Amino acid sequence: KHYPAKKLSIIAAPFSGGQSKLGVEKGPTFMLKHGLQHQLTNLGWTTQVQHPFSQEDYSTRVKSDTKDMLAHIKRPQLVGEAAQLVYGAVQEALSHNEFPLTLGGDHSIAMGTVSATVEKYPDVGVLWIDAHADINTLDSTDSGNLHGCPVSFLMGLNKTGKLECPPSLQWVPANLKPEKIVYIGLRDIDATEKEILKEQGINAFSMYHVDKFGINKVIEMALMLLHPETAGVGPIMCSYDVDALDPLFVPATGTPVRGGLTLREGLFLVERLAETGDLVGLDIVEVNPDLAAHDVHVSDTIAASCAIARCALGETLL
Ligand code: 4U7
Ligand code: MN
Ligand code: MN
Ligand code: MN
Repeated sequence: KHYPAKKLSIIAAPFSGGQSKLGVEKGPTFMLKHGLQHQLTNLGWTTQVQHPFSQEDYSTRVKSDTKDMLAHIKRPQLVGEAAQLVYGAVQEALSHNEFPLTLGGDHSIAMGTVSATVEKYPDVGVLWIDAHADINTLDSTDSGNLHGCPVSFLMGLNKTGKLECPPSLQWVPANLKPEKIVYIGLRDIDATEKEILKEQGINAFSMYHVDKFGINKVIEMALMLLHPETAGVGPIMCSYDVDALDPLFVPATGTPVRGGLTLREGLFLVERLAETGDLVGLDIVEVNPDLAAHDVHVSDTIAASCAIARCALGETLL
């Protein structure tokens, strides 16, 4: 295969500014404390951890920085700066032929990870594993939380809206084409997001489709849709929001929605991606240890999140 050998760049992105619940910035530390780096080394990867936010503390700056016109959009300056630092870290990893594994943090950082990956692999297909579509625009978002908007920025949908894109987010190259993203796991989509998905002709597999076809068939169809000319073969990046899994397995996350993927479905998905040999990047986001009701919630959530990374990077059951 034409992709980098077993060199891993673990990018710690302890960022919470894309939403309003503190604690999601603790995700990377908890996963690393669980032994993730060592586990991945055992799978044959050389590993190093990058800390793109070392200059300034991006993790807990919560002060609003919104200008009047965008009053309902939360912390666009902070989100733009943080995602751009993550963008640089992923570019750097890819330039060294390393596999970028980005640990969030909230999902707004995917503005950086996905755009850097599309730059390196122009025909990459993006699998967005999530309960949510994260495609709200500045105009459509009700919550004003930018972790619900990264896909609209990746696709350039805020260049043409009523509200002007804040300068802090204008660096996003908007290089993702609608036919190069497929969703799996959706079950909580805003009405305006549904319209956008239709308008853009974006392919999505909701939990209905997972129930109807089974996860194996869904992933095969997703790969086919992302690389139609080559029968599903070609570079894949996976942006994995842990809330795609049912909250039974991942209770410590900011926007849990019941009726999600089972732990095995969620792991099979990435096991299958590893098997293709075509995976070129992975995000694991929205792990929030502070939202656990008790210790078992923390350990279940962290164990599942680390298992996603290991399975995506080659761990097999047999
Ligand atoms: B996540 C939401 F309104 N759509 O925009 C929004 F339901 O990264 C949720 O997938 C966004 O966790 C969830 O705020 C963002 C809401
Ligand atoms: Mn370097
Ligand atoms: Mn989500
Ligand atoms: Mn998400």
